Amino acid sequence: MWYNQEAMKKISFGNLMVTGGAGFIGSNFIRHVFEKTGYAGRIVNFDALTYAGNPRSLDDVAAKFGERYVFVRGDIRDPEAIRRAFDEYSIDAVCHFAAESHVDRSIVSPGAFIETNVNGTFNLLQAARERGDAFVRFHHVSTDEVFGSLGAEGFFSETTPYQPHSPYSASKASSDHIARAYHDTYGLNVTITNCSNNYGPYQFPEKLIPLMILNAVEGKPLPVYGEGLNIRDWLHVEDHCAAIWTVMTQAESGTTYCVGGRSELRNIDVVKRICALVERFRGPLPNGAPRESLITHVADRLGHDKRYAIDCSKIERDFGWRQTHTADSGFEETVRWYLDNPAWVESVRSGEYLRWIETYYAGR
Ligand code: NAD
Ligand code: TDX
Repeated sequence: MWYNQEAMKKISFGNLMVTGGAGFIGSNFIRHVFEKTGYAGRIVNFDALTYAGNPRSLDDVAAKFGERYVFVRGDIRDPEAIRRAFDEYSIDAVCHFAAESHVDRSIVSPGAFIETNVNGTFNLLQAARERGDAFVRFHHVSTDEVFGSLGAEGFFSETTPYQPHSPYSASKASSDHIARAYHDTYGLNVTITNCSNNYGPYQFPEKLIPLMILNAVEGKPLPVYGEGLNIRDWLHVEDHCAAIWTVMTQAESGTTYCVGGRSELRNIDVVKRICALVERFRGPLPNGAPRESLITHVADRLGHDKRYAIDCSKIERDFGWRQTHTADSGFEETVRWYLDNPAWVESVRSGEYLRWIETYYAGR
């Protein structure tokens, strides 16, 4: 890892709260911080365990890091629960991941997105502000979806105006503005990252890549929205975690950084690559047909953003951050991970998720 240990001492804290640490990126981040950064303090994982939160994703961390890792089941919609955890663990920094994160769910049921992503973020910022000088950093994890949708040309950057379209992206845009307001108004030490689509281990199989891997393995239809021509910029979760830690520990208060994969692909090409990888490891379908034959074009997502792509030259220039994965290496590693971890897959698929997804696809 290319971390600069001296530069990381710029912002120093020892009682870090990670919200949403039982989710996909949060669990990878906690493991990354303990294993890769030299951080010597404690991490308090504050997570409500919604359908997307799976504490089993951190079984290894809990066993290895003992008292330095604390799990608190708590809801960011509850200001008192946040304050209790802040006081009990003398929280001096927050890395805020907790959110309702799935665009399709936000189209069906937007209310939870406003409550958690907007009000929940406000509750956390307020609790951080109340700690006064004892609080040194609030890092807010956000998305490129706040910028809206691109045409065939151009990139999102830190200066792109906000133009969110889905209830999910509007709720994230709102939380970004509130976080910035707490810096500008109260001087709270805030940083923000806006990143592109993540993939990698421990991602809940409602998102494109893990859903397609598992369906391709099991011979189920691969539901591609519309023609599959929408474009996303794919970022390996490990590269995202390194970017967040870099910004959290080195960036000036009040700054924003865009983080991307420099890896734009059309959805249909992502799905075809996954089919090819599953076929390489597991062979064709039992009837001899290629896995690609499972691709099924279904009704398009409402308000489906056409293209996301990030210009991440600011974080590269300021800190020397770079992606360490390509789509080729990262997709292969990710398909292998899902094939090698059936117990984790079963643990998430036995829950509420399955009932929701069945209802959702029934009408398409
Ligand atoms: P996820 O859905 O996998 O995990 C979300 C976690 O938050 C879960 O553990 C869940 O239990 C927890 N949570 C939800 N509501 C909560 C509440 N009210 N109180 C406490 N905990 C709650 O999400 P993810 O993909 O890991 O995304 C993490 C963050 O990164 C989100 O803020 C998301 O907007 C942002 N982000 C994600 C991506 C991506 O590609 N996944 C890209 C850009 C930004
Ligand atoms: O079954 C599917 N078929 C399909 O064609 C699913 C689940 C998705 N898609 C398409 C929709 C998108 O164009 O694939 C693309 C990726 O979809 P998602 O995995 O749902 O991601 P997206 O909507 O792009 O949002 C993700 O990236 C930005 C995360 O879910 C957000 O939390 C993040 O902010």
